[in-house]
Amino acid sequence: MSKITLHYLDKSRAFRVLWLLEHLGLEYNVVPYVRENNRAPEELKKIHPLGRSPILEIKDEQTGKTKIVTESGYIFQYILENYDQEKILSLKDPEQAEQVQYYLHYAEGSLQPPLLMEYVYSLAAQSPGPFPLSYLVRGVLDKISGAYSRGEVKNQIDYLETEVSKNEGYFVGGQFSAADILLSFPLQMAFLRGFAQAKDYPHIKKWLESITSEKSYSAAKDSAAQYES
Ligand SMILES: N[C@@H](CCC(=O)N[C@@H](CS)C(=O)NCC(=O)O)C(=O)O
Repeated sequence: MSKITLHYLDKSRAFRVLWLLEHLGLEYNVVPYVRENNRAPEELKKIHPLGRSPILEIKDEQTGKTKIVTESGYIFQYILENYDQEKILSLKDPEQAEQVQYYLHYAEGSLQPPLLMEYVYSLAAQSPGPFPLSYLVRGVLDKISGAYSRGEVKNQIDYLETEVSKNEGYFVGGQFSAADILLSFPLQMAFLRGFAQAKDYPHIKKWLESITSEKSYSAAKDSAAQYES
């Protein structure tokens, strides 16, 4: 038997891990952390030197050994390999299972970087200094965004819209899988932060409505409520 502890930073990717654990009906403990100036607090570095959340701590109760697992995609892979024997979220069909694996890499490897760039530019544009410097700064940020990340966000989300439309409303095999949970965060954030408009992506919009009506989503939301400020 092993004991699972999730190091959970408020308003973060850690919610997806909570959702994953709830959907698989696993027992877990949560250690909550609250952001300081929008960053993770220093104490998270005691768990892993990068101090980023999510972090999963797996303690083998027989040997007493503890394993630290980081990176959302790898955390998902680890949980699916070790705790999803029924292949509820990793999917039974081998080709579909491969496709789920692909999305575990894709979400942080390809989709997240241009979204993060847009987020950083939007933060910088919010405090650009006094006029006329603000005018110049906003203009430069807009140029940088236009040169790469704005178009790349559109490229990525257009691609995902086509994939959902081809796969009967989900990302893999017309059914709910770990890929849907992992892709929920960047796509929700893209719409929430205005980097893409939900009305332009009807299949993704419907997909979001559908996956967030899963019982495990509500259970994860209820669980997370106590850790969110
Ligand atoms: N690639 C990592 C990213 C982890 C990450 O950047 N987490 C954010 C929360 S969403 C964080 O800890 N931010 C706090 C900070 O950077 O100080 C993953 O997928 O787990």
